[in-house]
Amino acid sequence: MVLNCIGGFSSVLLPDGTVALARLRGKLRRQGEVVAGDRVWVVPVGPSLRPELEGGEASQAFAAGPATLVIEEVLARRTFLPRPPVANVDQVLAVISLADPPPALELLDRLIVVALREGVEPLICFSKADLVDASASRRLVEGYRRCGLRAVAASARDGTGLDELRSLLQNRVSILAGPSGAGKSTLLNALVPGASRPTGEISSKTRRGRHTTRAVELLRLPTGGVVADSPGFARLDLTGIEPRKLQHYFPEFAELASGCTYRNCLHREEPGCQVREELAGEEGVPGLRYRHYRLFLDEVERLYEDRYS
Ligand SMILES: Nc1nc2c(ncn2[C@@H]2O[C@H](COP(=O)(O)OP(=O)(O)OP(=O)(O)O)[C@@H](O)[C@H]2O)c(=O)[nH]1
Ligand SMILES: [Mg+2]
Ligand SMILES: [Zn+2]
Repeated sequence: MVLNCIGGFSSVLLPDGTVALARLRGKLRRQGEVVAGDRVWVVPVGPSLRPELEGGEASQAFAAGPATLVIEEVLARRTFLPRPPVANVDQVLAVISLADPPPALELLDRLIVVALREGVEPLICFSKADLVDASASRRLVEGYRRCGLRAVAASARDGTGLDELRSLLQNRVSILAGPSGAGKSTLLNALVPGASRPTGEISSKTRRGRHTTRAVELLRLPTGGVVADSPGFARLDLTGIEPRKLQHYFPEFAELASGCTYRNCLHREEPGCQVREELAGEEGVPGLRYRHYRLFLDEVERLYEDRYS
């Protein structure tokens, strides 16, 4: 598996658990042909030139000497997330702070839609649990769980939830995502021994320290599996989603929808819509998500109508 890819070279995690530096075949040099997470065919450059690199971080592999392998071919990608580009991700760990900045729940619901659409499982981490009452984090965690989603509350500062996160990341390919300042890099540093992702203050006047995170680099977890940090974002549009399909990315609608009068119900103002009747007035997370659904539905319809213009 490719851990990272920069300028014609890649760090590749081999089946025996070692990391080696690989050169890309000419035809694979174009931007985007090989990305982190790709499964690849490699051949040795020459047996005498193949000292296996042990236990190093991917970035250390770059400093460790000449390439010992050549990447010949990229295997078909099971999933692909474009921004930042990463292949074969099992799950997106959506990191949303409980405070400082306050929970970005609309952005979270967008992220969940985008992940499910790409066939990647969402996993929610409500971060900075040390800054709020336990009851406030419980309300969100349990609310999202009621919607059929996995959620945990965590704090890199006091260690809350880190063991639970470790077991959820074990043996899987995960990427952290979420708004800038949510604590993604801090969390990664807490989960991966030896990781030193730059972290930043969110409200610096120069805005430096924001978006401190750039290229994708999958890091190995001590329990097996790999995880990557990613740069924070403030907006996420829902381009390319078919309006009729949007409801499938709200798992909590499925059972209610079977009670709607119309089979092709969009859960808007249709008469006899069970989804609306149950959720529109609900005051917790399911109600909020229903209102986000309505907002997203208008948005994807607009984008869908304009798709060829
Ligand atoms: N109180 C508290 N603060 C935290 C916690 N985790 C991170 N922070 C602080 O939140 C700020 C932002 O943390 P980062 O880890 O840089 O956030 P990020 O999500 O990586 O931000 P970008 O890289 O810009 O996307 C830093 O000042 C951290 O010290 C936490 O668990 N508790
Ligand atoms: Mg960061
Ligand atoms: Zn309906």
